[in-house]
Amino acid sequence: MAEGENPDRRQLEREMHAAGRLPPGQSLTLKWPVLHEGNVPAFDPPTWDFHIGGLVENPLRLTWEEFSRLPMKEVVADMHCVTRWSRFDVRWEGVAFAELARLAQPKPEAKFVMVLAEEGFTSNVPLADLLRPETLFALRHGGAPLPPEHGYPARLVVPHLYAWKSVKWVRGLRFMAEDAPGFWEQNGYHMYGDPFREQRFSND
Ligand SMILES: Nc1nc2c(c(=O)[nH]1)N[C@H]1C(S)=C(S)[C@@H](COP(=O)(O)O)O[C@H]1N2
Ligand SMILES: [Mo]
Repeated sequence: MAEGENPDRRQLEREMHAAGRLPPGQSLTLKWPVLHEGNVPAFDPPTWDFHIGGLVENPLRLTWEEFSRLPMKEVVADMHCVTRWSRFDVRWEGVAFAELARLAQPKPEAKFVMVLAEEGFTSNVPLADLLRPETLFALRHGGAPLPPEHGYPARLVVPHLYAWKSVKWVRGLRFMAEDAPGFWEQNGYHMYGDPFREQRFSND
């Protein structure tokens, strides 16, 4: 049976709509679609590292050993892809963005962050949005390590923006004074990407 004809899905979609959790132009999926450019990168724990640079007092490089030992928290959040699917109540465990900001100490003039991933994928997010308590680097999902295709070993999760900002296979951060477009933003997508304001493309 096609997902669109599933009565449970339709019912849940009505509930999420009534609760104000289904953004305009989105429909609910019960599956977990896999969406990205390029290949699923291989993970090599001894050589993996995480770089924080740009406008910070304390530029740093963390090994996998160091990164994976940072304090973790759990976040349950919704996920909205610009290709019009939304997934609800996703359970993530990982390192709060605020924890890394505390280590790196952004300079007062830092207002935006370029999030850097494997294979040159990037996305830009305002620092204030990353500092929200529900923004984290997820290492685990549903009580198990992230599946490779969903970003293992670590992915950013920024639940209140379209999911292209939730960068999989993340490797670093560059703090910036001015906004600059990342990968999808250079290809016509919105610089901010609020799903509730339908900020899909640069002219929305
Ligand atoms: N590194 C990387 N992260 C990425 C992408 C990508 O192409 N490369 N695609 C984004 C998009 S458009 C979406 S919708 C989500 C999808 O996450 P999922 O595959 O875990 O559902 O990942 C985001 N993170
Ligand atoms: Mo997406």
